[in-house]
Amino acid sequence: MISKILIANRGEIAIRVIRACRELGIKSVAVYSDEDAQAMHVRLADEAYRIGPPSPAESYLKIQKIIDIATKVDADAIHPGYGFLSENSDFADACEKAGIIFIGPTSETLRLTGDKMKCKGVTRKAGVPVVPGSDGTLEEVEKAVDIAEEIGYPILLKSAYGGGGRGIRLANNEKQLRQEFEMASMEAKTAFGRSALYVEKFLPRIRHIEFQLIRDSHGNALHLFERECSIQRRHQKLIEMSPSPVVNSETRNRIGSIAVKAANATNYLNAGTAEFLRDDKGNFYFIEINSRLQVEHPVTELVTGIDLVKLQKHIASGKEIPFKQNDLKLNGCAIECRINAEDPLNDFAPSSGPVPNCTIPYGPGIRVDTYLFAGCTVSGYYDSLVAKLIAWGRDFDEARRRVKNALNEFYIEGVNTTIPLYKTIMDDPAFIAGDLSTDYLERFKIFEKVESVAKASAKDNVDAIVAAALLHSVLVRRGNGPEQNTNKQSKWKETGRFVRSFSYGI
Ligand code: MV4
Repeated sequence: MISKILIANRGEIAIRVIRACRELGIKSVAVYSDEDAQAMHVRLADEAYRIGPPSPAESYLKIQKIIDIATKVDADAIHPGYGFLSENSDFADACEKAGIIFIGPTSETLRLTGDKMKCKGVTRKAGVPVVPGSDGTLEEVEKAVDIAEEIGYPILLKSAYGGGGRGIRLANNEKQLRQEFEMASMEAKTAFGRSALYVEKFLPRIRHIEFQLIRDSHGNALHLFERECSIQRRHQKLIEMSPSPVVNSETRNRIGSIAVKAANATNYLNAGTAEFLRDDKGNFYFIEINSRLQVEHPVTELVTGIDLVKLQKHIASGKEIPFKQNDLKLNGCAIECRINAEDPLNDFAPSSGPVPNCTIPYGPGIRVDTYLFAGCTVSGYYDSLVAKLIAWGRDFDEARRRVKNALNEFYIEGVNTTIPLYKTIMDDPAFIAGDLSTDYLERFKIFEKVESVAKASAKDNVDAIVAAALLHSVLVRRGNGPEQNTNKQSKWKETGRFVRSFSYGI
């Protein structure tokens, strides 16, 4: 029986898990660094405990400290969220030793999925299609050259223990391969502690399509359809959606069954994701399993109607998944924009500091998962994700229009965000046509268009909305309704003073 869960995370995902706990009548326990003492997740949880100084290494990554708190407060389980300790097999082991349920896969599975090459070998043997390449560690360059001859150039060198696209190198011929091999193994050694590399055939202009998986401790496994995650920058996803514009129901069933095979082959437990690369001929290749609840899980929740966090708790309690594959139906379309505190006009430079005011959009089909509130602070110590805007529509275009409207209503004062980038994309003909790939942003020169969108929206939309909202509240308090303002042309000019004096409390 799980009646108390400690959430070993912060930000929007901690809040997301706390909300699920509250719905289920489960007590929630937050942990926080000094930087997060005033954060929303701390305020919302039933209990909250300090774990250390701001830096993640001294707080959210402190395994023993977190286990000690969980033991002291008698938590039955720990939800790791994403990032931090979520895929750390030592953490899963430490939970087990302390008699606490780790809401996720076993440490054994985490060790396997954390070793990309080993995981590829295990899944390949189970009949899962993988990218052609080496079938084990490459200690010397000669072996890499042999394999490259066999599969043909161009090839990619990948670090077996790397992740997030780091340590990947392209070689177009033998000479380049010899050069890159040296550098790649040294780099891998420094970055990941182990130099092991493997070789894969390079697939040009790919899409990143992933399948949501769930598997219980009784061996029942199923998939919750795909997410199209091709719009990304430097291996950071920006927009995710379901369904993918290039997946029909035949492909969905076929690749979904393959994803389930991968879950069975790795003895997967709880929620996870099978990541595929799709080439321009429509071939799918499995590349890895992400052994956690992902940032983009709401997309799947909106098209399936399933609450993945509640399902995670159900599975972690040892129960069977309460439905079958055929019970599931993909309903409508969902699109998520990851709103980061970064400046899209300045090479995505992180932006942090106080947020004196903000307006979070809502309306039909709109969900916003965020830790923002008026008066909060965006910390420079952690991930720049401040909000996820997710829209559901009966079809792609309804979802897209809802995202667009909500973006126009979104107002975050004090920090730069990626909102102008998303406004640009929502109106981009290639996006609307579903012409996506991992080089989408460069291919369609999206960045060149962001500046004008940012300028225009700063003037027209956002300011007007905030000004209108604030003018309304100020006038209503004074006893004059907004209907008394008959000057329709220059509302902003007139209300600008109110906005500023209001925000600073003068
Ligand atoms: C590839 C590839 C092309 N061919 N493998 C980058 C991150 C890692 N998870 C896998 N990655 C890639 N592997 C072969 N054989 C292209 C990428 C890739 C990519 C993959 C998914 C999402 C975005 C990407 C952006 C650039 C390259």
